[in-house]
Amino acid sequence: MNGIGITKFATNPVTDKLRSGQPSVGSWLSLCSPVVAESMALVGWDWLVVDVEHSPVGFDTMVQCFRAIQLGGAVPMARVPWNDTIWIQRTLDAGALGLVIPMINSVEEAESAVANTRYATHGIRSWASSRVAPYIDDDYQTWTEDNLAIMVMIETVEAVEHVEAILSVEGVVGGFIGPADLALSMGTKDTGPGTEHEAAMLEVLRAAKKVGKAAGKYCFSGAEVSMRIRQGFQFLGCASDGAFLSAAAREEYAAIEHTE
Ligand code: 3PY
Ligand code: MG
Repeated sequence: MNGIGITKFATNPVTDKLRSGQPSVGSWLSLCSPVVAESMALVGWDWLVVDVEHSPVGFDTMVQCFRAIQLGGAVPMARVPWNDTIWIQRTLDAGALGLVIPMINSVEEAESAVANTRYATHGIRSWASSRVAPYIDDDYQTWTEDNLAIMVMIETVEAVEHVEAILSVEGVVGGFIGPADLALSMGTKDTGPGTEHEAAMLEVLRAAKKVGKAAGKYCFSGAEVSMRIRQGFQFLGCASDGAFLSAAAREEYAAIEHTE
């Protein structure tokens, strides 16, 4: 056969970078479109997260997005709606190579999140192959033990209080700050340099460094990504397909000399 061939991977480039202390930058997909996912992947992001928590994406479309992300050369990830055994199992079976898991507030919740991603005897995930198993240059079951990029979301006051212990849980690759939910949980709209909200995020960074895990954050611009990398954050989400589309459309719309 003279096909164009498939790329197999021995490790996960996202976990590789994070464990070696490097930054890994990606973006969020909320437009529920495999064509947009492919176009975004071709930009050069390390990873793309299909947002299953806060977008109306359906399960079948999520799978097509994973395929398109892989085709465009990025690592397919998803933010599951919750730390839920069934959601996590189905999303990994569908081809996610990493997960962002919302609202992890305690060691017990972090341990259960990791157990949801692992096969027995280390976890409770059930086995019936996975869509991506043929792309892995190893036995998929063994591969998942070390290579899934498992990011737990630190986005409440309670999570920040327990952050060092949460991030210490074996199998957690890093903590990902949700700045909006964190602000809600703190009962504040006051964010930015010098605020308690910023101090809480820097506490997550401090704890991550102490226990040798990656700290990450949802960022609103490329400039913020650069600033957070300088601070020591590693797993940076740079806005979303929807935000980019809307910003570019507004800019061009504003540039038109409207006559009315
Ligand atoms: C938040 O800001 O709460 C998020 O979950 C960002 O993705
Ligand atoms: Mg959130």
